[in-house]
Amino acid sequence: MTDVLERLRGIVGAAHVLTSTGDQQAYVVDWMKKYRGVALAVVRPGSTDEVAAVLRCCNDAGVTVIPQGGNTGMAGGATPDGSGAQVILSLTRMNRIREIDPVGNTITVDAGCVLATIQQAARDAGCFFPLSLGAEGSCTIGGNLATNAGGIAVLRYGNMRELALGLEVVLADGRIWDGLQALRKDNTGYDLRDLFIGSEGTLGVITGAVLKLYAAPAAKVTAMAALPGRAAALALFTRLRARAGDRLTAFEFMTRNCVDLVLKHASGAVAPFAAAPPAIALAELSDTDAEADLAGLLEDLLAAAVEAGEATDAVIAQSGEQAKALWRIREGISEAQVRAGKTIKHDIALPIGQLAAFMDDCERVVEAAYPGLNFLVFGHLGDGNLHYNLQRAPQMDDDAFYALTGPLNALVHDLVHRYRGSISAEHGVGQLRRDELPRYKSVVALQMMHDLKQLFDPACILNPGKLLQS
Ligand code: FAD
Ligand code: 2HG
Ligand code: ZN
Repeated sequence: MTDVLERLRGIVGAAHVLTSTGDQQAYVVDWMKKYRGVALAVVRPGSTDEVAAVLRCCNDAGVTVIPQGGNTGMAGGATPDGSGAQVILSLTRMNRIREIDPVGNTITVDAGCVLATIQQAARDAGCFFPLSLGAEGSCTIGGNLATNAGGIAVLRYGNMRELALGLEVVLADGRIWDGLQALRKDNTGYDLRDLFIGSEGTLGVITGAVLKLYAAPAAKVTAMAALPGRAAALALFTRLRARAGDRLTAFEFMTRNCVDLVLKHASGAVAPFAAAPPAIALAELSDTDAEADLAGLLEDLLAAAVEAGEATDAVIAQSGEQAKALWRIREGISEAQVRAGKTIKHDIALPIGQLAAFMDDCERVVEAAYPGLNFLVFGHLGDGNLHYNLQRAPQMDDDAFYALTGPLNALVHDLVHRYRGSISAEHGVGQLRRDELPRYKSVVALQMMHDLKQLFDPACILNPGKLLQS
């Protein structure tokens, strides 16, 4: 191992091979503090060629490599195991905006660019990069691509896969695939780009990407609606989408427990309604036409919704600050969960029209089996994506609650499967869902995935034990 470390130092420079416990601290624990590992070293390459040399070295030596971006992932995909024999390959030094093409409407970036940096670079060029999520100040585009991230603008612009045109990838043996095309059309065979997107660092290391840009929204309006129940959320969503069409850029949902938790634990959050409703929807309309009367449209729609019993009250933000305050409630939920204690998370996708029925069914099943749990149900309702999170009942201790993880996952996910949904909508599989995948993926699908892994990474050095059982 000393020999490998020496070779790695020779490739990236001694200052970028971190071996001390103190230096590694931020890299070996995940954001939720759920997973903790030990690394042989954290290696921080500064170029695609250095990534290639590192992988060649590790592949030759049989050392396994965990690609890591901002380390904000929610499936434990970027955390090493406890062996102390794995290398964390951190891409964060590779943070250059390579090129912006305002005619082609594209931006070419290093994989270690922080998402917010890309959004800002697009804005500076008079354009817009729409991927947006709570961790945007620290997650990287490489991590976004590797997990096929979603977030709050999928409804209008699609998830990460739909925002990428080309990729540069280093394969396990150190070969570089230059797939940095900026083409809207390319039918020359298998879609290699889409294979790497969502592969969670198991097939190759993404080092660069060409991303789509859009016209910048010039008008925006945000509103929160108090809902009498879950079915009302779907009715309101359908009403807004029917009139606003593509101008409906976000439609988020959260239950009262989530709002209560945020008000208790997240800094700077203010109650949106005097009387707490059972659920809340957060909607955003935007338009590239600065003159568009979005506030008028939203006001009409919300008034009609109240009239129809789909909402009991609504507030439309009158300023950017007020809009931020409304978003603060939604975006504070993850942070509040961490502060409140242990959470068993489910990141599920369902056919949109069946979300309310699913929530009714699931609550009934879980409550019958384990009474008293705290349900934290929220998410990107417009995409059919719920974060169906559970916290311990008041009388339970943390260990007793965590011991329920397996049976609770099976209860929730079996029901998701019955509804023809997915057990990972946007966070990926990582190590969190790895052992559940065989229960819900078909034998044929799983075999194809294993075959691809064998083809791209025969020595299994890339993120072993994540996504697929080794
Ligand atoms: P990491 O956590 O570092 O890695 C994630 C996975 O990608 C790992 O498997 C890792 O091995 C792999 N990987 C990282 N970089 C590369 C690379 N260059 N090449 C190959 N593999 C790589 N996610 C959503 O989808 N929607 C949300 O709304 C959302 N909100 C969030 C809010 C908060 C507060 C937090 C903390 C997280 C949220 N997430 C959300 C989860 C997370 O931010 C995303 O999964 C993000 O895409 C991860 O990016 P990262 O750079 O932090 O990746
Ligand atoms: C969100 O939508 C994220 O806020 C995080 O995907 C969800 O904390 C979670 O479970
Ligand atoms: Zn989410």
